[in-house]
Amino acid sequence: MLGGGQLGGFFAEAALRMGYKVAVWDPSESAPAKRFATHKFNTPFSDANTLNEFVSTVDAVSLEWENIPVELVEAIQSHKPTRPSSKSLGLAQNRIKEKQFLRDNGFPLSEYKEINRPSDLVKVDQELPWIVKTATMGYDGHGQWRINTEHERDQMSSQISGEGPWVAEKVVPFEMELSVVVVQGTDGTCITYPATENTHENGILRMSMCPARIDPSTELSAQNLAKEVIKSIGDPGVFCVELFLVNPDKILVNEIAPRPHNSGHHTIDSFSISQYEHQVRALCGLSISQPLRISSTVLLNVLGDEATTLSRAETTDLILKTGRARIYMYGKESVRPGRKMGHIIFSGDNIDVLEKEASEALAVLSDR
Ligand code: AIR
Repeated sequence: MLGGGQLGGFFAEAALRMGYKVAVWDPSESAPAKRFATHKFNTPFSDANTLNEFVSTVDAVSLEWENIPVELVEAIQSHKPTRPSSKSLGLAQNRIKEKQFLRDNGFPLSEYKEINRPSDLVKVDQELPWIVKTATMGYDGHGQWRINTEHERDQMSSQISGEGPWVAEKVVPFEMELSVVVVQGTDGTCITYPATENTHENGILRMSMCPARIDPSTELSAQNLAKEVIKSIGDPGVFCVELFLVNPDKILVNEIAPRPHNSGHHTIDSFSISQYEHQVRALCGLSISQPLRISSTVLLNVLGDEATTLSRAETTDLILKTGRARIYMYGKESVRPGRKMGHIIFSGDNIDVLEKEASEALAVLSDR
């Protein structure tokens, strides 16, 4: 596994359960996935000796975040099966390439402009608001700036950071944000999990509901759209397609993740096969099967300092009392504002009841 965050950790747990051994390569010695690793590589991804050692240790390779250098994946995939490959990683790693790919393949997406230098922001001359995002190396709201007014746009050229390029996206007035996890097998089999309904705070996923509160035909359109996007890439693995539901007749593609997704954590609890088991299956060339849904769920992310509050015994106990909550903490050593430290899954049969419970838990954790 390239990358040792929580997503790699859940993959490693699934793989260990199925009888595999897992090597995790991440520069941080205390990366969450190292808790489940049978082999640990702690060097930077640019280390050539580790590359050789890693390739000779493993039988197959997967990844768990977009910021893994694409050159590393290219070097590895010429020796060992690597799923997903540098093809989908390269697309997901660069918002401009990703949008061009979607546009060229006829998928619906919101209006966008390439910003190669801050002065290009004058291109953002139509109806506001817009969001400016770094084309590469952004995730969880990092490297994103919202432009609400013309004044903000004019100020923005001195505020956007990083090397560029950037992409400016027109903010669409959506009814709901959805995401669909798609699994593609080495034999071309392609399945989808039901869409989840997501809420964000400062560009970071806050809650995710499954099933989404949409009608069956919208659900079908969302799953079909996501499936078509992944089929058109044609790379085996687990993917997530983030969507904007503008109205039941208009669903736009926001972005593609070439890996399991935060909004798919619930599949561990509520489906017969989790997205992580499917990542193992796709990697090892095993069957990809339509998973059965066992319960409805609401996921609540535990962000930043909320983890410190949750770690107090009385808070933990308060949250666990109703019997519907399951706590997952990632074992991250340092707390940063907005950092994903863990999540809580509320399982049951009524989404509205679960959402209320998750909101009450959030009030306790964040003191609001
Ligand atoms: N991740 C990857 N893309 C989006 C997210 N949230 C997960 C991966 C990655 C970890 O977040 O598991 O390794 C990085 O988290 P952090 O808190 O160290 O930035």
